[in-house]
Amino acid sequence: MKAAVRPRRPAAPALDVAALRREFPILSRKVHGKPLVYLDNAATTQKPRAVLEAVTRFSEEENANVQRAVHLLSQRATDAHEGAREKVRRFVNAREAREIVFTRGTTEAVNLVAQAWGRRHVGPGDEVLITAMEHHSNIVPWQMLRDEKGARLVVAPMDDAGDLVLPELERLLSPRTRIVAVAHVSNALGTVNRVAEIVRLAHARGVPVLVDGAQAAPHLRVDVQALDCDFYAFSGHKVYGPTGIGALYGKAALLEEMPPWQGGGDMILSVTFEKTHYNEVPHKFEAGTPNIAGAVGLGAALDWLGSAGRDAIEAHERDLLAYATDRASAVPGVRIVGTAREKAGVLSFTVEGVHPHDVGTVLDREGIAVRTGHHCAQPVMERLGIPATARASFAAYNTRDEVDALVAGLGRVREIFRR
Ligand code: C6P
Repeated sequence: MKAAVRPRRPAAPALDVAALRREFPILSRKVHGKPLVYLDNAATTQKPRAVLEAVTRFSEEENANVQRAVHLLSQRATDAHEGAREKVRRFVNAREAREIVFTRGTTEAVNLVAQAWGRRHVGPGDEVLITAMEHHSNIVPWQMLRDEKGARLVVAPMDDAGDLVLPELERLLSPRTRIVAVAHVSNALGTVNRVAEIVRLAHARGVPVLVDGAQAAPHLRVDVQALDCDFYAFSGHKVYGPTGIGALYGKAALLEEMPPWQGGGDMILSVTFEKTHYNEVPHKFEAGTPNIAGAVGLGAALDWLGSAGRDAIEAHERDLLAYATDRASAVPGVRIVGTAREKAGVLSFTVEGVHPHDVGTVLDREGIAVRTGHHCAQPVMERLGIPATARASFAAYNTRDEVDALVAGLGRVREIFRR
């Protein structure tokens, strides 16, 4: 088995967060007259100037449709689009650029696999194994497939801390399991799942694995070859890129044998009324004019992440999460939800006697943006017996001062609701 974790690297150089913040124009704005403290990065990250400018530059200087014309701009646009694909390949360490399919984001990537792969491989009585901590985007597409095919959705449990119970997951891998779909990092709890181990267990039974990397890609180094996963999905807007663009990695052999899932321009080689010959991968899965400017922006975001230093960002975010966990736990009445052995990016919590929406509203008045609710992971809330949480989620540009502002805001919440 290949190691999923790369050998220990020398300590990452410290991140110059003050300089990095200046690259994000939105971070200097005020909200309700207070400096913005943006802690809703798991929902979407802000964009550095490099990304904003790359999209504008493309639109001003190179905009044309891709793969369609011989004129210069079309060639430039095609080069930019394919250049972005290569950047995504490098980002997830795929073997080949054709293993990268552009999608609108993680949700569309999971739907693509559920439809194109699932319809061919999942039949009546077959099982799709997911986990108790999946985002709705990694539940509903499988339910749709289940209902169409008369299949079963099987759910591997998690414990009270928010760790998956791996022996149970292993036990639930049955001769009818056709695919395992699992989050790399939980958006509601921050749990980092042992994906390489899950892949090993599934592969031992010949079962492929899809990894929902929406919350991992912004925080951890992703290496699809080391993980040996079969599919990996992530969203551009959570890695400092634009909305409406994301990617699906799929092993070439799997993508090759999958039928297309949407029909139209660019996914064909030739069309007659009798028969259509499909294009090669990845174009077979990219029907219609793609989000070209979005792909360019995503490429710029991945470049930006690389130059900011992914190890330095990871170390900085780990420090922030540990600091925030310590400080928030010390606030009377605050309970941290999700205390898994390994976490990334996310601090979910409740405040005793105060509805999370009220927590969010008071914090907003202080200029602090957090998300409140079930975080599109309702089964997680149900499992933990709570209706909702407040969630602070971190990015490279957040600071300990902002964590202090959050803690002061929680003090304000208690003041208001103690009256
Ligand atoms: N979670 C959050 O606030 P899209 O919307 O396709 O870019 O990503 C969907 C998605 C899939 N999986 C996980 C683990 C996710 O966290 C998300 C998006 C956001 O937690 C918005 S609901």
